[in-house]
Amino acid sequence: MENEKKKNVFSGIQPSGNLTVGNYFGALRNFSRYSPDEYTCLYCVVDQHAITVRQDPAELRRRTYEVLSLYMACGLDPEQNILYVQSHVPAHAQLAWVLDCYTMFGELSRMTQFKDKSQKNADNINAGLFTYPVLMAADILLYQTDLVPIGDDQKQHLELTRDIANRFNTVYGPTFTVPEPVIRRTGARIQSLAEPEKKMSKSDPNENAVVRILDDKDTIIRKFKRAVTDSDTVVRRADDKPGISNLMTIYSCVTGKGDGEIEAEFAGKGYGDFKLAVGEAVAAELAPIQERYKQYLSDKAYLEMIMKQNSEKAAYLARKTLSKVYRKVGFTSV
Ligand code: AQP
Repeated sequence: MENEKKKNVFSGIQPSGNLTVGNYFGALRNFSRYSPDEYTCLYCVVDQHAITVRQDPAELRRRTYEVLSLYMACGLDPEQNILYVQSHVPAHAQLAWVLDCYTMFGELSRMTQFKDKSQKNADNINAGLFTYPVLMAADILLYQTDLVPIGDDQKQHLELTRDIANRFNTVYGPTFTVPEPVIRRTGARIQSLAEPEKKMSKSDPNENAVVRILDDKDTIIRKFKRAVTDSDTVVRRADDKPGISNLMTIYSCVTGKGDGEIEAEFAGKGYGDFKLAVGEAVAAELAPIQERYKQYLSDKAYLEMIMKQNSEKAAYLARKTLSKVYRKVGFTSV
């Protein structure tokens, strides 16, 4: 094992809103499952992705610090994991340009997130929104990534990343590691509490639709109490019960209980008891994270030191891939 090369893990989260339990169960919580003894782990705050939708500059800056603090509060040691900010490593944008030239218009047109976000932001369908998946491919391929822990909604982008890597490798010979997505069975897609047919999104303007990692206990319980369910009274997973099924998924993520166990626990009880139990369980899971988060966020100098040190580590790794790519496509160097 000692001489084996460590596998590389990469993932990122956009500072495009206050993170939700969807981001937490689908992605963030799973990052700490990769021990830095066995893997080289890079977790990026992808601020360049965030500006594909209009952001208030002061808020974007503030949220970048917040997401970095949350990474650490969720157990990622910044000495052992490379925690950094995307715009601090120019190679992401540089590789994205090259990959843009190896990605087809038709492929990008088929991306469901582009279609969704174009509908939501009809007055700002910019080129960045369209080429977002290419920047994501660059993020991943730059680090010769083996594994990408993500939620279900990013699966299509990851498939495109693999296609781009394979295409480039076919033309120029082995250049990129072709990454594998890691999508967990439970929690890969947490739905909105207000419209359970839709994904929970941090940028949803309806506050009752989302539970945020930093919501206090009362707010969490209130939001779960208001969650849209159905006219039935039995806690049971079924296609025609998307609200209850979603709450069962969330409860399962926290308690580790399976559907049968959850159904038995709430047999003969009403939805009110179930919703309260989900709210309390989620609040208890998030409380220690919120405590640690406050401590990290209060020390801006420390956060900036982490950003700087880690972006240098990331840039060092990124440069190796970028120079290889530049050489292969025929760019000169001086
Ligand atoms: N509802 C979700 N359930 C499970 N996983 C989710 N993820 C997002 N929403 C859910 C996962 O969180 C990671 C970071 O996501 P992102 O910030 O890159 O952007 P996103 O996928 O577009 O997430 P949001 O919350 O919907 O952000 P906005 O509202 O800004 O678009 C990814 O691994 C994602 O799969």
